[in-house]
Amino acid sequence: MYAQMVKSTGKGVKTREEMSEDERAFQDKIDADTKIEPRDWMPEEYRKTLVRQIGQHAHSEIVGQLPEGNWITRAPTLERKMILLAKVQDEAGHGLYLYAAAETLGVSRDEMTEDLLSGKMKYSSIFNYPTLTWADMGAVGWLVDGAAIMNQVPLQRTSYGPYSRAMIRICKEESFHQRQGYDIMMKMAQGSPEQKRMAQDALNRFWYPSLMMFGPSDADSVHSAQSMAWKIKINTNDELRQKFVDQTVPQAEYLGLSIPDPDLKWNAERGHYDFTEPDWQEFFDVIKGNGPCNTERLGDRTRAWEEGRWVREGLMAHANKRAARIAAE
Ligand code: BYC
Repeated sequence: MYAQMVKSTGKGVKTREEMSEDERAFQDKIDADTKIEPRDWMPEEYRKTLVRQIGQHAHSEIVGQLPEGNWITRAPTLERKMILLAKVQDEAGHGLYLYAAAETLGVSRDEMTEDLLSGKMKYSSIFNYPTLTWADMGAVGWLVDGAAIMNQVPLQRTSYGPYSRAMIRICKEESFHQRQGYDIMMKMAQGSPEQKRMAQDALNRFWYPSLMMFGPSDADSVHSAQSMAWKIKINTNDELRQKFVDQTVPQAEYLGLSIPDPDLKWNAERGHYDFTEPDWQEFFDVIKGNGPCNTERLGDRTRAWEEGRWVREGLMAHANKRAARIAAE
């Protein structure tokens, strides 16, 4: 089964014979589903891959607050405003759990933030698309959080203990996020013709960017084979994308909206929907920094980092004074 997975996702994974003794013992622990904890020995590449993936995930939660934060002051009712505010606050919390998990691997949150702002680290491609109407809040919750959950539920079983535990907490809140999005879509889809048109337009614009969240096709995924061998990732990008399509199409039908893919159809033989792949050129352009909102998003994060410097410095000065006082007692 494992050998088959690796074959289907690419090469580059060491055979047992090529591994050192430490690496073999480490792989045995992974194969036995024993969680790896911060003080355990781990290959340097395992550590680096985790810092990259967890850090990217943490940045996504924080940058992901921006497109929704854009609508908090314009939510149509007090109730919608409170719900959206709570969701955006949850995302700040998710970012913090994840930064804390990454810090157990010997990298500080400040370093990760500097790497984000310099363009060395990434965040999810999805947050480089604009949120133009209130219906986009529905589409983000339904599709973007829906795709995030599809990816994150298996990550609860990821091999690195602190990451796995952070994902368990995060997944509990994500399902509320998706339901609030679907609830907005229901209201819009059952509303006036103009509201239904807005809901369809939001689906049209967010469908393919949501499919891109799962990463490039397996043939182009650089990290999948090794990440799956180490059980950092549990499924391939294409497996999760297919599951997402299969789950989402009936939800769109229930809303009375159409998925913007004329070639989408049920394939009884495969037991899955056939669908048109996203435009991968667009995906690679967006992750290189050339999406519609990359400059705006990084600009906002840079400004927040700069303007918050005095707060961080003040808090550190206070913490150092307290520590010195306690040490002197
Ligand atoms: N966006 O070898 P691959 C959320 C990069 S948001 C940008 O397949 P991997 C939420 C990839 O980094 C969801 N870049 O990579 C928050 C690599 O480049 P580098 C956040 C992407 O890591 C607020 C290259 O493409 N969730 O929850 O094996 C509101 C080749 O890819 C993307 C996570 O981050 C992308 N979409 O697989 C609402 C989940 N895809 O680094 C919702 C954790 C790929 O070599 N992450 N790249 O320069 C993962 O599961 C994996 O990292 C991915 C990619 C499946 C995303």
